[in-house]
Amino acid sequence: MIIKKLVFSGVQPSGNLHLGNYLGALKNFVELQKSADCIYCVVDLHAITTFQEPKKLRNNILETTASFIAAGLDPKKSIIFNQSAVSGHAELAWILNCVSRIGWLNRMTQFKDKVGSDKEKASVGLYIYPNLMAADILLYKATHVPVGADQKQHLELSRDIALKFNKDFNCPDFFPLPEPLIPKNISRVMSLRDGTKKMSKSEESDYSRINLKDSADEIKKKIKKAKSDSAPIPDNLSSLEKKPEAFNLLNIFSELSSINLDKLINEMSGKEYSAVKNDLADLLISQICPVGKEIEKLMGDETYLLKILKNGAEKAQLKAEENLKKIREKVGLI
Ligand code: AQP
Repeated sequence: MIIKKLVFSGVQPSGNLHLGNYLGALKNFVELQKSADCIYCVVDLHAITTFQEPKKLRNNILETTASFIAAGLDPKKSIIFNQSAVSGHAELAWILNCVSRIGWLNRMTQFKDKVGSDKEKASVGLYIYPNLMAADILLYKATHVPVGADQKQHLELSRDIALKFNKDFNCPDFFPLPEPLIPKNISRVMSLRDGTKKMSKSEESDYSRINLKDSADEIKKKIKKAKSDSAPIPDNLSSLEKKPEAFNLLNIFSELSSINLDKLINEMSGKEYSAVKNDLADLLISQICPVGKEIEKLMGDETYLLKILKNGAEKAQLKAEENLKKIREKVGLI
């Protein structure tokens, strides 16, 4: 059976989007819209798995939409909408809650990382978040999902849920098994303060990340303060990999400059990190600041952003309802 390629992915409106979201997800979203049907979702129901101040959430939904457009997504080519506007996401999530297994969720490392020792106080929503993510993807029968490496395990769970549904309801090819599309060169952008942790919106220190809305001065300051290494740049990748913060900086450099990492190490070996940091800050300023400025500009036109979300939700709703009708039938719901 030939299955048409359909791309789906989402970003949580949980605050400032950062360089990790940009290199791990948004850049890939933009590339994919050139060759495939794409659905990109502002996943607001995921965001509320941790408490969001309502006024801020509303603003963040609009700002994430603005970030999509500022990064290069075209609402004429891709469907762009917010998750809660299409109720099928929540409906299918409930059905999939009944297909997914507790043992599977217990293995999700992101839940463990996020709650730490405070598991008892975490919301039930945060625990079953991966089932909602499976619903987001399967609602459209998406075949490909561009994500950062941190989402690989959740994608594998989506595949397990799809397989079990197909088996339980005796419909072998009903849900396609979604493939993750993870950037090859830089799949995980790490914190500028701790190279063993991913760059994240919820990390307390703003110095750990480059936000898409940072000014040139803020970027310069953050890169200057970023942890690197006291020894000069080594002449080989395996030595560099032993210094996670330094490795992260050169990896970002390589991605932004499109210079292969091995070649970059060759060119830079023996130099101090301070020399590299100036060039890295310039690269970031030239590629990130225009996106940030465009976000600010778009945020001045709420009517335009709301219109994009409304149009996108109408298109998504049609596709979702068509699939949901068949899903309800498979399950035996009237
Ligand atoms: N550091 C990262 N490196 C590469 N990719 C990343 N992504 C997130 N952080 C990195 C990718 O961005 C997409 C959207 O992620 P999200 O905002 O929906 O959720 P998240 O992964 O939980 O992002 P954060 O920043 O860590 O948010 P908080 O702190 O709120 O939990 C995804 O494709 C993700 O892989």
